[in-house]
Amino acid sequence: MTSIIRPGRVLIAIIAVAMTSIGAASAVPPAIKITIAGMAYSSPETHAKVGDTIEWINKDVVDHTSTEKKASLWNVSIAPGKSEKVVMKKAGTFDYYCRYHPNMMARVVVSAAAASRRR
Ligand SMILES: [Cu+2]
Repeated sequence: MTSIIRPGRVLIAIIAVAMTSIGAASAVPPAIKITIAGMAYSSPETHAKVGDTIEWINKDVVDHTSTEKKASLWNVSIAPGKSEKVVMKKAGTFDYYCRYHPNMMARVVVSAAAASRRR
């Protein structure tokens, strides 16, 4: 009776797939969210650690960017209703602005990753 699919086998396969996807999701720490609304970044200064992800969420009806000022460490364009993520790879203080609206400015302060932090 090899042609009959046994329910036990199917259940094990479903659990295996589910566990794989949970494992993949938990490996990535949650992003630090910065909302863009009313032509401004929600936080004038955001603190992060090396390896953290920052996510900019554009709630305006126009395009915005998050553009790092000095060395162009990052430069992402965020369409209305969309979000973009950037991983902070270097420690330091980074000013960023919007290329379309240069009066929009904010800062990210990135500190070195803690030794106890699970990677
Ligand atoms: Cu803008």
